[in-house]
Amino acid sequence: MSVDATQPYDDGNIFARLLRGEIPSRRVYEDEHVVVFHDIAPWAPTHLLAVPRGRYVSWDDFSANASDAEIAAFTRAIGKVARDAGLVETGYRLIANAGRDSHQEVPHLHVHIMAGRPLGPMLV
Ligand code: DGP
Repeated sequence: MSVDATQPYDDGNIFARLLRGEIPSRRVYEDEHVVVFHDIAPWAPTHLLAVPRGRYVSWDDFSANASDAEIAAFTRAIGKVARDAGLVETGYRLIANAGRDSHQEVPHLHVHIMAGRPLGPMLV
């Protein structure tokens, strides 16, 4: 079920718990502001999720309320992970679902990083 991204942040959401270390994750990168880990149900040979450590529901929430340092760290971390994983040569796709019509399931901002096969056109 898609989240209602207009609701306040829920500290019990699965990525909040993952960030607190209450549930395991396969992390490939972390710093003061950002964690990047493998998606539990990958759609592509490489399917990572980048999340800010801060309590942001969606891209619009993050872009309006995060500090410049958080926004810079998040943007740079995604680029670094793509470079370090060798995705620049093959190409990769970034997706951030936000709210009801996007089918966002987890109400903590996350950017999907997908690669490893030809992904085809964006259909839906
Ligand atoms: P979205 O539909 O954009 O909200 O994508 C949520 C993604 O989160 C989905 O691809 C599956 C992934 N996911 C859900 N629960 C977990 C979890 O507990 N661990 C990890 N690593 N990924 C999860």
